[in-house]
Amino acid sequence: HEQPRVIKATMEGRVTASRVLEQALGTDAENLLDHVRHVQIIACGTSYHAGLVARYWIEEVAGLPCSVEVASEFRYRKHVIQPDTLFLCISQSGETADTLAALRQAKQAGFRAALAICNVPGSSLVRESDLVIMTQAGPEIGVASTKAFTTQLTSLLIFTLALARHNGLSEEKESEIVQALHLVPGQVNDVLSLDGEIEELARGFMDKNHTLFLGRGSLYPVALEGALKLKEISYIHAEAYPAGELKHGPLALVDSEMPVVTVAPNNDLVEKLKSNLEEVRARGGELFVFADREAGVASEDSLHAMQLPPVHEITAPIVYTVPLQLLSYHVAVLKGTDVDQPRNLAKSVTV
Ligand code: F1P
Repeated sequence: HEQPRVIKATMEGRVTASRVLEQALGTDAENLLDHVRHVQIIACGTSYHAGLVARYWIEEVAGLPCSVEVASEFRYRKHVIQPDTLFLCISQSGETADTLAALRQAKQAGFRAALAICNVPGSSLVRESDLVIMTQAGPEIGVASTKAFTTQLTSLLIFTLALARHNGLSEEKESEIVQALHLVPGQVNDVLSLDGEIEELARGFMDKNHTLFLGRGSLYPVALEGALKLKEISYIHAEAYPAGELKHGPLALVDSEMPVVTVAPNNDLVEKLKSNLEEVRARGGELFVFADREAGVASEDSLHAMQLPPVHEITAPIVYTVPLQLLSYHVAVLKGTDVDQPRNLAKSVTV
């Protein structure tokens, strides 16, 4: 519920009415960003999902290639890192052992510069990076990241716009995306006001042991994050798939015992997504869809549609994360699990 405020705080001093202030990344940013030809993102857990969203933005808005990998795998592979690579680490705590190890290892392989997106000033990650964007999420009490994720996304979009300007993004396009970003806190507020309705939906998960999350494009990582939240705090087994992969395997799992959750902003992938939803319905699966109210997805038997405000395609991953967080929260509360301190998990994995 703090997200509208902390997203705004993360933008403050970095975003004017129409432009991103790239000095917000550090004094050397202007010079460095001119030379970046590739972005390598590494992170763990929820922060990794933020990186997967950023890959869509960096490719789409900045037109640069971007690779994303979990730090716990990256650190155990042999790397050929191009010297013009920007190495971008995302971490709420700045102390995650795998992320720090990957950064240190990559330093030896050589790259242009390291950028940290982090929530804790003075953390190891911040100290060891050349450029830093601090998220303004404030301390997270719960183990499962929520406001850390949406402020990471906000920071990553600010970074993308700064990078894109060095790669030919027009002032007009930048201004359009910045205006969309300014609308996000209000849109998140609108989603939060659906809390009671989402709590009702959560009842449908009480007797379920598995859930499938589907997403397309930049909303696929949001589906991954929704599934992770449900696993972490309600202990329901959940998997996320790109919606187009449904027929390559997971469709075999769909029956009335397998709820399917998806997010459907009104973009050019929505028609394809609707046909994926039909594939699920035809097999008796119950659908929970968080859809743009202009996308034409209406509730009917076995399809529960929540109508969300229209959102710009670029900022949709930030806004559409919140209903999935609320859904997991309510399922967990109804099941009586400890939402703030899930079993077996630590806030920061430092070993
Ligand atoms: C990464 C992370 C969190 C998760 C949990 C364990 O931490 O996987 O996303 O919620 O707390 O660690 P960080 O590098 O973002 O601090």
